[in-house]
Amino acid sequence: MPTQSPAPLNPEAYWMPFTANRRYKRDPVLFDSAEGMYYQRPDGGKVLDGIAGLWCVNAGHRRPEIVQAIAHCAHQLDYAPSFQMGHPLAFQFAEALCAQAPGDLSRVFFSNSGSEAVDTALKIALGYHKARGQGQRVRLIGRERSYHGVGFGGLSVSGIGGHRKNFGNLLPYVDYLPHTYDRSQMAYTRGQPAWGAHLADELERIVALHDASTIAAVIVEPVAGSTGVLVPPQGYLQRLREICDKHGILLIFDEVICAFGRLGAAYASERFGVQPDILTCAKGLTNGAIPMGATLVREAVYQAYMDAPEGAIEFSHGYTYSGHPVACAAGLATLAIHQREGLAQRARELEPYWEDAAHALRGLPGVVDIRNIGLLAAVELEPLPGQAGKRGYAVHQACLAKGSLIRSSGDALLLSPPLIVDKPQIDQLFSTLAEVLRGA
Ligand code: PXG
Ligand code: PLP
Repeated sequence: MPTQSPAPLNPEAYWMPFTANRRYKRDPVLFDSAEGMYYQRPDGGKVLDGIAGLWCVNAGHRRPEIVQAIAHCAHQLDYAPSFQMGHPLAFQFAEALCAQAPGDLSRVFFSNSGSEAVDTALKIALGYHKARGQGQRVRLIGRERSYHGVGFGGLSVSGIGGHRKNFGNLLPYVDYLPHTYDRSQMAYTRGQPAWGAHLADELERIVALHDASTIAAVIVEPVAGSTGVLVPPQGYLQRLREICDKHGILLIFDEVICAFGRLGAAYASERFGVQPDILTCAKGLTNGAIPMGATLVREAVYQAYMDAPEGAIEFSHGYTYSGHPVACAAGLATLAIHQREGLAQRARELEPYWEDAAHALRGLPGVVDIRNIGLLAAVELEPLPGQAGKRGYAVHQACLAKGSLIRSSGDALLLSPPLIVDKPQIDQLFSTLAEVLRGA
């Protein structure tokens, strides 16, 4: 029988997320398989993955243990309800996850994405104060330039104006810390800037304005990822922790990007030595293979809910797919890989090499700053006059044409490879970027 070539792909019906749909659909870029550090395009071209998918494939693509765990679970238990019911994998995964979480983050609520993990965290914080007789604590404090997903809760505390502006008033009673980036003070810093801890004192200003008795929680990304890898100044997170403690405010770390080895430690909390009350994660939780989010809380936060009358639902919240068995199976397999291969440690060991490779781009045309920590880096370009973002996108496209996937956020180029990356691959990512910047 003659082989039939597949029908040409019609890109129209799919309304793509965070995408310039019309531009993309004129010239679609597709990946149709992946392995280890590489994607493959339908024409067979290989692309080195410099961003771990979308910051999520920390253990590298198509790990057989994860694929098998997913397949095995789907064969045995496709779905089980999690409201007033259970299945073993959810309990096993929760126990394993909490066992290796920082400090006494001993309880976990499952969802299906970072956005849901954040909305869950914000609701837990509000309900916590209510349960303790402080229901007037309804105010949430976010930070400029932060990304906390796209749910109405997370968006309300997010600090990226372009994401918010078309969607009405969002949640009331929100205020914002200033972001921590000042190029004049910190350009080309390796790791954490020495300047800027005092920016945490802005929380005292916000407390003075609204009164601590109205504030439920502060939420920050320990390293702001999506906006362009903003590394916290030395002492900044410690200061936030102290101010929150002083005023009875919960501190939420949104570690959707930072967790699972990205910063050379299992969690940002560990890397920076600061314990949050609530920690959100997703992405690397299942190595990106199945959607899942998780909200971990300290024992005292969970216990505050447990004074509800016997038989009452303590926290009126949950998703149809909370603790989905296939996601839990993927998560357990992912955790096992991290533990067996010491991926966080590997990232920490590679960090000096990564840092040198990134900072070697200093002085190339258009480069105005380079930032790094763990296996994260940003190369910031001067925007083209009146055309913010255009240069960054063009560099991203040119790198892709040369076989390296690097993300652009405005005019910053962002790199966040799978933690299995090796030194020649690090060289390839940065030398491709350098070639493009030189116009070669
Ligand atoms: N919090 C943080 C800190 C994130 O980085 C979310 C919440 C939301 O997670 P979900 O799973 O709902 O997307 C994120 C997600 C990018 C980019 O390249 C960043 C994210 C997602 C997609 C693209 O800027 N971050
Ligand atoms: N909308 C309707 C009509 C529903 O019945 C449900 C869940 O039962 C949802 C939304 C929420 O869906 P999920 O639990 O997957 O977040």
